[in-house]
Amino acid sequence: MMTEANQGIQDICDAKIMLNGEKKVYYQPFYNVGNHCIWGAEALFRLRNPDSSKHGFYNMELLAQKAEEEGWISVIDQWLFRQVCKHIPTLKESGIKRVNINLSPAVCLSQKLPERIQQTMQRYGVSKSDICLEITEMYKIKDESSEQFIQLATELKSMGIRLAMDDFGKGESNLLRLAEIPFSTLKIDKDFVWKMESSEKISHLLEVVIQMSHMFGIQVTAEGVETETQARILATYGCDFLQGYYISRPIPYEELLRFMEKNRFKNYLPE
Ligand code: G
Ligand code: MN
Repeated sequence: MMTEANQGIQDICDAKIMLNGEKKVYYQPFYNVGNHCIWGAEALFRLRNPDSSKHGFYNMELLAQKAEEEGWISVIDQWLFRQVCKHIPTLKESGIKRVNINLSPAVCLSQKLPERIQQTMQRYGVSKSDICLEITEMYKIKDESSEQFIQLATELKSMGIRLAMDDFGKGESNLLRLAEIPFSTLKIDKDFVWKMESSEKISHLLEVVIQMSHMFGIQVTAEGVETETQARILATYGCDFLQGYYISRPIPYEELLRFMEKNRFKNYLPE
């Protein structure tokens, strides 16, 4: 459905227009179930729609799709990575221990990625443990390039950089990737979480996925957690991190700092 926010997406025809637009980083915090505190935040790219400035941003899914098709998604990824690295020192002071940054499959396949990441991190004084790279839509990495990707992921891992498999349970998630790629976190897609309460089978599947991940030494984040009930069920299953509107919507940088002041040690799973 076409909403006000994504009207005009067809008009973005190249990276130049994007670069001139108003870009923002939004952050969605996530909660550590074991430690009962806000642990980190996922950085999300936002581009303001100039035709409907009152109504907000372009639909990111459509924008990313277009950028990928036209080959300028790396412009977004690099801008986001730099911006987040600039924010990290202050975010750490606020109590944020980790910032997750999304990388598109196209960017993940660039051989220059580890070097570029290292340079940017050095420039802004960011350490490896401050970030986690989220890789989504693994199925877009075709079999013929999967060897190349496994090599890159292994290189990043050996540099000490955490990797997360994003949107697990959506599309064509490939279980094999879990064994082949050294992920430290698995992020369960929100659709999967939302179906949990209406289906005993899905609920059970979720519990098994969490157990299985732990067997591989992989931590689990549930996305799209909207209610206390969902949070409680997931905590019972041993889910390590919770992300979703129950904790917070994605918010701008300045708002995240205020959010941390207020909610850093809030218990989202009261007795
Ligand atoms: O699948 P992906 O991680 O790309 O989704 C991120 C988007 O999902 C964000 O733009 C965010 O607004 C939205 N989102 C995050 N948490 C929730 C939630 O709890 N409920 C709903 N409806 N949307 C969410
Ligand atoms: Mn993500």
